[in-house]
Amino acid sequence: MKKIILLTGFEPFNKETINPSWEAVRQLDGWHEGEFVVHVRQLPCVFGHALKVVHRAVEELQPSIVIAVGQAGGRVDISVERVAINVDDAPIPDNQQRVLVDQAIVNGGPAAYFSTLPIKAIVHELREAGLPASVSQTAGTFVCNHVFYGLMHSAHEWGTTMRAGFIHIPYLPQQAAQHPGAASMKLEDVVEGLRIAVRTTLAHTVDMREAGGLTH
Ligand code: PCA
Repeated sequence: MKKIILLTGFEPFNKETINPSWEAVRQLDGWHEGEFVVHVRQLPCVFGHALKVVHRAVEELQPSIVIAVGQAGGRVDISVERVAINVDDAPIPDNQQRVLVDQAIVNGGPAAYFSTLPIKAIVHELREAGLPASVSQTAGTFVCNHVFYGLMHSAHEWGTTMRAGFIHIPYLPQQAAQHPGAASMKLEDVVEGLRIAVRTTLAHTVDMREAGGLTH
């Protein structure tokens, strides 16, 4: 039996016509090597509903690893998220025009969960491959953080050995062309970056010890 790896990407939001996370992830559907096979799912950019789709996919596929991916317009590199926090505080409406403010994702849940991906090793390997990458200390408070927190909470509650985390990616060049000054990354580089994230997660059950924090 091959290990199942679930990759998720989001539908477009905030007036964009594409979401690079889905464009990248969909290219990896069915990718398999030796011990694993990749399945992908698209998530709606809607509080609550996005998490339902993730939970359904996890129950159905029983993946060993889940890497959720989202667009972070304006970020300059592949950002491997360290921490998900228990709050929805939407700077923009979701795709059902809902704006949640300072609402817990899980009532009574812990303030935060850490990624269980080898985040330092992933950043290290991405940089070795010539791809800009860094550890990110916040996944924001919109739908991406919502999915990340909900995913980590259920992994914790179910007591599974499933490892999970979140990666934010920059705009694609064609999106950045509409946002002058914003950074971008080519689709093929993002796809290669996600391949590296998958292989590195499989290779490292324990993370590397390498500085990746910030002073502010
Ligand atoms: N990015 C948003 C939600 C969907 C996406 O791709 C976020 O960072 O919250």
